Amino acid sequence: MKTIALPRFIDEAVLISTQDKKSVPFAIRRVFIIRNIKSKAIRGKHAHKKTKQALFCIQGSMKVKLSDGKKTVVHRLTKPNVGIFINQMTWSEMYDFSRDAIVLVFASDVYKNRDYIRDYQAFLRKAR
Ligand code: T46
Repeated sequence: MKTIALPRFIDEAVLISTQDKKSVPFAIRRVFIIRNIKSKAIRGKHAHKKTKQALFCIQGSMKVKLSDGKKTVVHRLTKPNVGIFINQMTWSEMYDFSRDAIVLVFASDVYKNRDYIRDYQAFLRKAR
């Protein structure tokens, strides 16, 4: 599983930037933000058939558990410029959010409900 470090430009502020395919390894077609997250919330619990994503916790902290069906890894995201690449066919769960957590996600495709696999056993069957 790959982390992504976006460049930071620091003067009297911190500016974090990405463009084209320089840091995020796909063309970005959609961006979404998740905020006001209940600390006990578990988000995700699905895989995408085709969509790739890059997930950043731009404020606060959170954990993300990723599995390709064989190997499971857990990352704790604490830095606004260091995120995680979530490839297609990766089961993901987001949890342990700090009260102030804000999640920013770049996605390789527009929102399509049919791209989601929400049943873990179905994911395992397809992943093998
Ligand atoms: C993911 C994690 C990190 C839309 O209408 N458009 C969108 O682009 C998205 C992402 C969601 N929605 C609607 C669909 C649902 O009615 O927003 C509602 C909540 O979506 P969902 O339950 O999928 O939210 P999460 O936080 O479990 O998952 C989302 C993404 O869907 C998913 O791709 O990896 O954030």
